[in-house]
Order: sequence, then structure tokens, then C-alpha cells
Amino acid sequence: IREIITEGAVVLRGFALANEQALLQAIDEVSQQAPFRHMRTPGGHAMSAAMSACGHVGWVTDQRGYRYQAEDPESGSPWPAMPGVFRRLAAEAAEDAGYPGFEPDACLINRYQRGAKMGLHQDRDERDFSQPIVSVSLGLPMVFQFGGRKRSDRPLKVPLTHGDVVVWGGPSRLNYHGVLTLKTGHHPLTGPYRYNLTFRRAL
Ligand code: MD3
Ligand code: FE
Repeated sequence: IREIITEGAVVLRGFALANEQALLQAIDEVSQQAPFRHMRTPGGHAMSAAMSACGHVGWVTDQRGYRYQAEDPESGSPWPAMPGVFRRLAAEAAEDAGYPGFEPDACLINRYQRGAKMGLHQDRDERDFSQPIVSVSLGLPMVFQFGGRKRSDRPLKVPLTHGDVVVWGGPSRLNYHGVLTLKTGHHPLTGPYRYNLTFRRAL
């Protein structure tokens, strides 16, 4: 089931369901090597979503700003390699949405607990905005806010549930977006959490 949100943004409902167990196990393995942590924004606020990452580079934020880097700042070691099931799923979803040949080099793993949210922002720390972004939702449901090219454009609310995959590219690549506050809940596979995998070509 494919829904178009706007030009360049496609929701593939349930696309990740066939791999749910393998994806959650891979999140577990990655986060044993690169534990979830609440990074700080350059302004000094702790982000409410906990983050981990895998791939050649990981997205980080600290006093110095936002960037991609090859080492986990907590350990000084390289980020864990991107699990095969991650890479394959991201490439298949991108191809389905009309972006063949997507080879992500970064996967950010966001873990939301009750009360966590992500305010409206643009993703602009990547080098090539012609590359799409693939996002995979697992666990508790949450409402995604999809805005326009300007912060002041009124966002559309899109509910995302376990297994949904969204591909953003082309004209929607620099749109503002965010997620509303996660409500308390229990998911049979993830307990109190919602996970989001965000696949990007950063370099
Ligand atoms: C729309 N994460 O980590 S991914 C982020 O659910 C982030 O954790 C959200 O936004 C989450 O930066 C949503 C979906 C997403 C990612 C990039 C986009 C949507 C996008 C770029 C342009 C438009
Ligand atoms: Fe984002």
C-alpha cells in the first residue's frame, strides 16, 4: 500500500513488517556497541529522543554543532557496521518509491519514550540533497508532522505505525518535519518505545 504525502514523499504502509524481528534484533546488537544516549543540541538542551547510529558515519550534535562523524563520541570507536537487513530494506524501499541505487552510508536510530518528541526542523547536514532519505517506524505509533519549505508552512499530520516506511526525496527533501509527543503505551515487540531508523547518504 503506497500513499503519496506530497510530491517526492511516499509512505509504504507495513513495508518493514516482514523483517520486524531481524530489524529489532539488529537494533539490539548495534545499541550494545553504541548505547542509546541523549545528545545535546548546540544550545545545550538534551534531546528527548535517545540516539544510536551505525554505518560509515553517524549524525552527532554537541556544543560544536551538528555533523556526521566516523567515530562514536562516547567511545571514540567507529560506529557499528550497518547490518545487512538495514541496508537491504532501505534500498528496496527507495527503489519502490522511485529512487533506484540508494546506498545509505549512515543510519541514525532514534528511540522515543513517553513524552519524547522532535520539533520541526530540516535535515541539511548531508552533502547531496538529490539523495533520498528512508525512514522506518517500529513499535509504538506516533504522529509525524510534515511541513513545507518554510517553517511557517502549516504541517500535515501523518500517523505512522509499526512497520511503516517513508521515503522522502526530490522536491520534499528539504521540507520541515518533526514528530509529536509520544503517548504512553505498550507494544508487544518494543514495550514502551518507538524506534525510528533514518537512512541517509551523508557523504
Ligand atoms: C521529511 N527523525 O532524525 S524521520 C531526524 O521519526 C528525524 O525520528 C524523525 O526527523 C523520526 O532527523 C523522522 C523522517 C524524515 C527524515 C528526513 C526528512 C522526514 C523527512 C527530510 C525531509 C522531509
Ligand atoms: Fe529530520
